[in-house]
Amino acid sequence: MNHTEERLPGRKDRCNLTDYEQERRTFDWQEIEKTFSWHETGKVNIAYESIDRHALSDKGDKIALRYSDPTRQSSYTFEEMRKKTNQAGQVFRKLGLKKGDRLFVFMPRSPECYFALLGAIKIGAIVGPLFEAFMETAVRDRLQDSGAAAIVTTPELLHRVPVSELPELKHVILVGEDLKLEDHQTDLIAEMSQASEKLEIEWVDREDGMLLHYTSGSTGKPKGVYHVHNAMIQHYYTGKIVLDLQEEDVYWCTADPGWVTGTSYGIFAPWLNGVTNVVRGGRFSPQDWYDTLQSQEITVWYSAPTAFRMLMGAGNDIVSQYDLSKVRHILSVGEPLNPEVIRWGMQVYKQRIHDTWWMTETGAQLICNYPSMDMKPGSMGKPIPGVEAAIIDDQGNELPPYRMGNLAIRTPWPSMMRKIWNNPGKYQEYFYLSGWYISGDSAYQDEEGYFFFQGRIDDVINTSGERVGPFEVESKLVEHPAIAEAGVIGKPDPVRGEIIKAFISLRKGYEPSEELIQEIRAFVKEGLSAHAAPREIEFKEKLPKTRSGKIMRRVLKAWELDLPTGDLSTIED
Ligand code: 6R9
Repeated sequence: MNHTEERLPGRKDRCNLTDYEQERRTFDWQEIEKTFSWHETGKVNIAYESIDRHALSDKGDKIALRYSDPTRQSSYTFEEMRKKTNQAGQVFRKLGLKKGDRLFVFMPRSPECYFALLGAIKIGAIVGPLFEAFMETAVRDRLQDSGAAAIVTTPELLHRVPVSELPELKHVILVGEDLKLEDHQTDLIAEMSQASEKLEIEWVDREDGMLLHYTSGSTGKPKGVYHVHNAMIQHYYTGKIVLDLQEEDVYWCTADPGWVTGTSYGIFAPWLNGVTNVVRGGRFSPQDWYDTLQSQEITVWYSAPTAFRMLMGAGNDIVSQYDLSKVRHILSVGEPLNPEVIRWGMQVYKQRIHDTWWMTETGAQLICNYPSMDMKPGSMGKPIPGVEAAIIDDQGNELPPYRMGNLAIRTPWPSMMRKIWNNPGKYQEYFYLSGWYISGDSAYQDEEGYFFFQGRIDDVINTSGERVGPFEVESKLVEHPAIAEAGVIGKPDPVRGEIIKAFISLRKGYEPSEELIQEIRAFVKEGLSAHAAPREIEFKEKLPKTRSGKIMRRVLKAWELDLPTGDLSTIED
């Protein structure tokens, strides 16, 4: 086990959560609920709480959304957002869409994408956000499974919506210019401009649905993870104590709404907290991202390890060309955050990158590093107040420190998924040990209660009887100057059970060679342990990743073993 005593002290100056242990002792979710007007009125709608509550207070003129891409820049105040989302809601309602209907949003990021998402939630619809990169099969699977009634998309993406195979799909709502409409098609922008700016919001029950996020398993079709309005309690609270959002912040979450990070933390957490939310469209490039941080004067920045590793790969010189002095808080999610990336962040950003752990199914952050808490690089941190996490064995026994096991969460918590659409059996699988949600991740805890991620349960390698988490090997590998990214799998072996195989993409300026292989192996052996050193190394131009940046180890494994790769709808290219 790769346990270091490296420690980065917590901040002592202003932050929303000053004493983690104290907050845990006294915490009560019911106190958090009092933030919302429905606590008194009984009228629940997460879109109302995100936008209208601020628009109707003294924050109406505050900028809610600052959108930019290479061709467009626009800003909307909370009051303007209220009107736009009302108009979108009007358009949907006029088409006959209503509470409980599934409406998909399949388009690149743009202000309209956000108007549509929130407008649909305002009329009580359940929104299914899709990555613009999805191909026809991925779109069809999701719309069919959920019996979608409508989709909001663009003329460019329309050919990937197989309308004839979707008998329940009644409306195709298009966002674009100079549209030539066919049957069952609607021009969203034109209709919105005609619609009233007032809308009777559909008040719902806090347990009513608002989002359907499809997520891929290793086998079978993607699962529709169903979230309810009640999740707002946790979106709001984690926005406050984990993102540390404060009144004057300018916040940028780099995730697309097709990924749960792009809804929970790209829409709800910032707006429930009433802060200015920056959305950047277009593709990733280091120049572009640093330019966004500088020109938008971002103060709080939430991104992912894959992006930080790419920025690290782009070098330190480029960072010094930008003024990033406004950035005061940086966070990461989606994959293990390599200690090397944190050390690099300390060097170039002069601050810590805070790891956060959660899943589509959990709806919001659960295990995190807080600004005021000491950080141990390589640790995901500690559970948020109000949540209990543990490492348990397959029988449900809690394991002592340093023992690797199932990362489990005591049920329930406010933002937990409430079902898997059309698939109660799959839903039950997460709860096979009574009282616990079983995440499918393996991890261990140290004696101070910090959690350390090891891998997906099915990714953990058993080599000559030693359990090795792929993450610790990958983290060591990326410390090597030649290595940009690494994906590690267990390859069946008649003698050792499994051997460790590493797929590696090299940084610019390095070439594969037998010598380099030997050098890398020695590097892991000395830096980590002999049994963790990869016996096989294969160089790849690029590693297979999901759209949210996760290295797809199961694809590496399938390649290696000549097996079917399973559902690939979320792969990057
Ligand atoms: C929000 C999100 C969930 C899976 C999760 C785990 C991995 C997420 C992580 C992390 C290590 C972290 N994961 N955060 N692994 N450290 N901080 O990512 O949701 O796309 O559903 O993925 O991602 O394996 O189980 P989702």
